[in-house]
Amino acid sequence: MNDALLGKHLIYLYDSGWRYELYVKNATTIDYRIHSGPVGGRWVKDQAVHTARLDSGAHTLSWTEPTGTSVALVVDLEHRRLHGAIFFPRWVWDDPAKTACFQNDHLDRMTALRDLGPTYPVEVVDESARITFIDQRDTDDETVIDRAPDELPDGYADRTR
Ligand code: FER
Repeated sequence: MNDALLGKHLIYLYDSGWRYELYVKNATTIDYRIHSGPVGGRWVKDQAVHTARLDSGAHTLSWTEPTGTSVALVVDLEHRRLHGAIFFPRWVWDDPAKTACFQNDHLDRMTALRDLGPTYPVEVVDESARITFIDQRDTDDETVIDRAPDELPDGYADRTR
């Protein structure tokens, strides 16, 4: 991975109004929190990801969740833009609240729900976002994403820098 993405802590707002927070913990791992949207309240540590850097300087992050949801992000730090393509299995799209938890405490339930489905038709959500907060952290810092979105101080996710 290009160093520019390593240790980055981002908050971004999709055009749909969904607010997400992402920490690139190391070259193959992210932690994240979802502040609003259909899966608001969901948070995850130690999601394995694939990353690449394009010559333009944009970065890609791609992964599949234990729920079966797949995500492909393009991150343009210079212009504070992000684009996300999220591929929701039918059962997640129909009842997103089932995944709105600290996933690490419920991995067996998530994979059981994934296997139960239905998976199809997959719902593709294709959205742009504005990055409202960028901070550089050390890598492998477990304190960046260490609590649920609703345990954070008021206004936390509205900070901009
Ligand atoms: C994102 C879009 C979707 C993201 C995570 C997801 C951390 C995950 C969604 C899900 O698992 O339901 O930008 O960034």
